[in-house]
Amino acid sequence: MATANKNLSVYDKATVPDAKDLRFGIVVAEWNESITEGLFNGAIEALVDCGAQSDNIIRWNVPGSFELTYGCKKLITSEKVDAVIAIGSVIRGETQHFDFVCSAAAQGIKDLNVKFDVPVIFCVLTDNTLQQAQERSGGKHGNKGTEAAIAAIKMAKLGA
Ligand code: DLZ
Repeated sequence: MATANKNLSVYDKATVPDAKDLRFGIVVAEWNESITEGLFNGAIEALVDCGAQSDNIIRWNVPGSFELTYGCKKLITSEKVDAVIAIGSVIRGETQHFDFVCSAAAQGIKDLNVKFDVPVIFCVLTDNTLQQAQERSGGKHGNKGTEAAIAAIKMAKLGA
């Protein structure tokens, strides 16, 4: 049956494996904190709804999305986890910073997926405006944190 959580994202629980025995890492960027907290809440709700135990979810903060790659790498190499979710929000400003931060985060997280045998899920919003980010972190377009959590569970169980 389709489940709608408070963050308005919908998933079909029948198609999601049980997360009861899985351990997750969540690395959260502090830039645009109101957005990344919304994404984090969406992710936690979905993980727990799918059977994950709170004790098996480790949260680390990093300053910005640029630091997500190192934060995820450090978490993978120091904790035993089955999947990691990298949460960030980059909002376009007047300089080219947006492009550099977005591409560094995307490339860095891709590289981690190639290097380590732990899936790292890309939950970084890249929006032109704060409103667009709000709409995707628990607003009218749902919550990408919820989607990332479902992806993390499926990837953790891939091939099992
Ligand atoms: C510097 C910066 C800027 C301008 N914008 C964002 C943003 O929208 N989202 C984000 O997550 N981080 C931003 N940062 C910070 C960088 O990610 C990084 O923390 C700093 O450049 C220090 O390495």
